[in-house]
Amino acid sequence: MEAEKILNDRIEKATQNLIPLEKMEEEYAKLIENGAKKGADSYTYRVKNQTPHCKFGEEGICCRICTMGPCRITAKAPRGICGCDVHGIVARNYVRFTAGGTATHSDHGRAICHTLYEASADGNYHVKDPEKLMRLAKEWEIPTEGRDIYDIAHDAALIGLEEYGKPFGFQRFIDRATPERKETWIREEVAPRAIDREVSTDLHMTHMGCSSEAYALIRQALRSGLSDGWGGSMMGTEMSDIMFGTPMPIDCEANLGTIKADYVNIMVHGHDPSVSEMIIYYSEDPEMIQKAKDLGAKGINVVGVCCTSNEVAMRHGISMAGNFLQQENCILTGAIEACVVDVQCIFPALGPLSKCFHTKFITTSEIARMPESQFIQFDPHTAGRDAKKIVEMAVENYKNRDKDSVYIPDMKTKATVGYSCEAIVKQLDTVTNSFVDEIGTYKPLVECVTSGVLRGAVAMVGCNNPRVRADLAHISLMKKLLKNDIILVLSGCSAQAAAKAGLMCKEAKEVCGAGLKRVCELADIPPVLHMGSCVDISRMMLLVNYIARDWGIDVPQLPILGCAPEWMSEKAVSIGNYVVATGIDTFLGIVPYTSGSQLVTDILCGGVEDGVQSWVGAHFFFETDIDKLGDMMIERIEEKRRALNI
Ligand code: MSK
Repeated sequence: MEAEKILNDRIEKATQNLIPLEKMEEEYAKLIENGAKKGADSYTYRVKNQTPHCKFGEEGICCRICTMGPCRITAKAPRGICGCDVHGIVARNYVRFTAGGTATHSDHGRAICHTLYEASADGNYHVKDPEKLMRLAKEWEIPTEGRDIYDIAHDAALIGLEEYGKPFGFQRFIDRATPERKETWIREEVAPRAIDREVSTDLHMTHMGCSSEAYALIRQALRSGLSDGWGGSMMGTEMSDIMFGTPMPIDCEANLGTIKADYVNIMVHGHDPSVSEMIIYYSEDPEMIQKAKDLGAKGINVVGVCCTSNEVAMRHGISMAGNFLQQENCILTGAIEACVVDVQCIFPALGPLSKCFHTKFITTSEIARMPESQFIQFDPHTAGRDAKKIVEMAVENYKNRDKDSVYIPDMKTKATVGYSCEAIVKQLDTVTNSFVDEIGTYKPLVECVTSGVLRGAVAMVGCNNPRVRADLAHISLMKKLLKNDIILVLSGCSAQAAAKAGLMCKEAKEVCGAGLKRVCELADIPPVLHMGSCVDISRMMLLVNYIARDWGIDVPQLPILGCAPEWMSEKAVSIGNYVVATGIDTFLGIVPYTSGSQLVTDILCGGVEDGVQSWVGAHFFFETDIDKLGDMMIERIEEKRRALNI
């Protein structure tokens, strides 16, 4: 009886935290309706105006890389004016898409290296995780004996920056992969060289009159992706941890209900934590809080959107107001005093939308300049002064809020976030008391999988895309996988989808199969582990390689998959390339612009003997029916288990 009561209590708790998608959609519709009265636009209207989409673009068969065209491939015109066939055109477009993603993630990593280079004991930025810095220094053979921590940090930042343009050799981080992976990459000529070189090669190969051979182009797409995942993105993660701290589990709240009616609300959005970290610092400044109180507010509330949200949630427990398709909804509440953005995934719509309310829309990077914004350029030397100015502007703007037009949906869930590799190892260690070396051991996790208590794991990542109901693919897939004892590691907007729906808290074990539920109880973890932002998919790559090392098998043999059910950006294609190249089968719920070429599709999806499967031991799966995608993933995990005789 007692046990039954405990179980019922738990289920009730779990369901209380779970917010059904329909309820969220009802609230969003109300916000859009209210906003429309103030002349506010919304992506939902713009989608209608843009539908139907251009078929040539969608299939990747429009070529615009010279001015003889644009050329479009049809049955009547099977080649472009230069003679390039459909496979060459589709593959070239795919490589260019990848280049956009690689450049973007990696430039984010570069910016973080520059910030670390400027860090100093009395400056705006500091070293918060000296242990991680020392581990990196050892790995990169930077002298440490008797040296100031900031001298070591500068050397690390400089070496990191040199990875972008070094004339010879491969990315240093590939030494962290298993020997088998590294050998495969070198043998298959996809081992990533200097990051900028790979982006240049992408553009050079796809220039008019260069490569038009699909196999060679897709091979370059993998190499370019690897220079992101095992180069630029890993750099971003590593240097961010050194400067802002390596994430450890921390509680936070999620969804629009975290915006507080009686507080000054500052929304931080984008990707680069250098900006948001400083905003948080000044939002906690007693002088600023007093100013807010003097103006009638109870205090200052910072909320995050997109990957900036992941960065600040996992290091400070800052609330996650939402993911990609939630950004407009935040402003539509009418309660945001300042929307402060850095780089990537920011709708240009936010400028005009902010003007319908009192919200100040502040851009901070020369990389993301937008109309109808106030530009305050962030720089490591002036960041403190600029952040203080922005927080002050937000506070003063509180008096301009039209309180009658505020509508904050009453939706809020709790979440536990911040499972870096270091945190996972620590958590496993509490269960087993096993010896932890510098990397630690994942053997307890391996045992759970080999014994069948867990069937496998899925790394679910990526954006929202209005092509599907926002969050639906993420949430329905997650529930299906959890029920089947498949543990999830999440990053990016997928993570916020889980948090908003209530799947990222420990009580969510109630929606899991018996095996996964038991593991969650023993290890005291949620079944959906938050690993961070887009660049933090590099953490997942390390995790998978460490698991393969501890298991003693190759990465492609592991019952571990990648998945991006609602992706939309160039970055996601770059990610897909490096996840597959790392040996992890990757399932996409949105088809890239490749359907115009069966050959390119086959090279990517294992449909030909000579393709990514034979090169790196994994391939893509494209399926827009999400239920079917989930079934395919479960079957693939079981197939891998059978091959391992477990
Ligand atoms: S923020 S790239 S919408 S995950 Fe990294 Fe979200 Fe996708 Fe941007």
